[in-house]
Amino acid sequence: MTVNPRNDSLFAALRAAFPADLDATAIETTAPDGTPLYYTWRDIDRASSRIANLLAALGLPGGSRVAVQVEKSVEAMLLYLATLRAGYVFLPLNTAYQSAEIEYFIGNAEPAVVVCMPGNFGWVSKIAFTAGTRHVFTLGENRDGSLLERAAYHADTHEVARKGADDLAAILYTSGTTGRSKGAMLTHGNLLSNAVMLNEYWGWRQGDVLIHALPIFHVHGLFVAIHAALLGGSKMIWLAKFDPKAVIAALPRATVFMGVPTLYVRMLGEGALTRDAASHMRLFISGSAPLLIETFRDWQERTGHTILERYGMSETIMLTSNPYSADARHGGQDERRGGTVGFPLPGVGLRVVGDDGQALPVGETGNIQVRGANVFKGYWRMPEKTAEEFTQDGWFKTGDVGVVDERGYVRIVGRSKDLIISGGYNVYPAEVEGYINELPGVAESALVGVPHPDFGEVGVAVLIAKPGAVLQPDAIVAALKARLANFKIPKKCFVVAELPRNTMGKVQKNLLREQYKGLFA
Ligand code: MLC
Ligand code: AMP
Repeated sequence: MTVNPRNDSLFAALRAAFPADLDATAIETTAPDGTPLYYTWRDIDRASSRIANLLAALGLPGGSRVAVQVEKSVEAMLLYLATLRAGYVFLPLNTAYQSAEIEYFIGNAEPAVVVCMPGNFGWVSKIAFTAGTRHVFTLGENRDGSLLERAAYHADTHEVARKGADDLAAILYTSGTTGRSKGAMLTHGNLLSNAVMLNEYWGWRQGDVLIHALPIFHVHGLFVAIHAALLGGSKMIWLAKFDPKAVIAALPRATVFMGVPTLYVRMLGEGALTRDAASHMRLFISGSAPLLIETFRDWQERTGHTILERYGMSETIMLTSNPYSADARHGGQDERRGGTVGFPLPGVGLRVVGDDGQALPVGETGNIQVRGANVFKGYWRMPEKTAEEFTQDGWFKTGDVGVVDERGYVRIVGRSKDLIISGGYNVYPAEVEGYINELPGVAESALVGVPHPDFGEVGVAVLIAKPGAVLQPDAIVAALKARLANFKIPKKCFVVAELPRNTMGKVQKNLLREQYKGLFA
């Protein structure tokens, strides 16, 4: 592939990788009513052109954000591509976010365009218009809504907007351990350089077929999976929602699958997952959360395939990967090792430092810092937060704690950030505790992550009541559900007389984690 990430816009590079036969099938999916649907490469080109022309016709200022909260569909992916194509900045939002969360993102990002689900138009448009957004469109799961209706009036050819490596392509909101969510600004150069490198590192080849079963509002499903398939000119089997049976049924027609550990755990629960069913596959990739060694081994035993685990972040896209084939940089003798996230990827600098910021020797555990063309430009309109997260010599502090062994494999052993990763979604205790503490009768709360067989880790809330107040755990959960995305809701709530504290008065979350660790065992 002849892509120069320094000069090319991301979309121009993706478009250049389309196969010569534009009438070949690019995407195979099913409509919500079960009807099979096929999209050719030409369909992708034309439909993304129409939407790009619609966006261009709105006369938006350069750098305008297009905020999108819609169910997963091929058209939702086309809207992403069209935004890149037209040169604007894509801002995806988890479909689980509730109105208070959406109000914050729209208020903070000030998007020029908001696209929401048809059923949410009433409340989303109210928030958007109040924040100064001029254009609100809808996009449904069934190719319905005003976006496509309006786009249909536009031409199906479009000249790709010229963008350089430093121009913004997307903003991904990631919560913070303190305060509100921060928008990580990713450039065309960040996304393209990472995608091109991964294509090579993971041995992407002609004839590959990717099963796409992840949501498309985070790095994993939106960037890693889609860019890999498009750059490879590879067909995608597109599932609007993860269903273990559907993925297993698709394996004989596919070669690559990407998932968070929960997806692998759920597939292992299906008797239909056999060596035979997986025999056509080339590669299974896992990331976004730690893959338990038992899952790694069970998968090997059941399918004969060794899952390739990799590690990344919204701010950096992909950082490390186990080898696809022997990595010459490491003597060419490498294997995919369970319990590790592999080697720093080509072009990624990774170091482990102590709390004093000094680099630690091989084999010692410390804070992981990274740098490279993949590392984001900073947090949207938060220069102080950006400055805090970088060292003076330009390394990004990941907040992950790890160790590099003598062969160069990186192992993540914990996090310095107070974060729970549940089924691949991040839950920041500080945010959830803030909502709990606002509820009537609550004096204080602590949210801790405990092991869970399906989601890997889930949040458990421990609360103390104000004097005289009586708290009902069920009522707490119900009140939170109205305000927060469903995956952030604690799976259990306990009301206690007091929280364990250290001599400084700080809640000792490690003791709570220990106390509740067997809850879901
Ligand atoms: C759903 N639920 C969850 C949850 N997902 N609870 C905790 N954690 C989760 N992740 C709960 C809902 O609140 C609901 O509860 C019930 O499960 C059913 O909801 P659902 O939407 O029907 O669930 P399901 O479709 O089964 O979703 C599970 C899942 C999904 C694992 C398929 O969570 C998922 O797609 N996860 C992938 C996340 C992802 O792509 N992460 C990448 C981040 S990028 P109730 O009580 O309301 O019924 C990144 C960087 C990198 O981290 O390195 O890749
Ligand atoms: P996000 O903010 O959603 O991009 O989440 C990024 C975080 O997910 C990282 O900082 C890690 O803590 C975690 N993560 C991603 N991949 C892995 C992995 N393979 N193993 C352990 N943690 C991971």
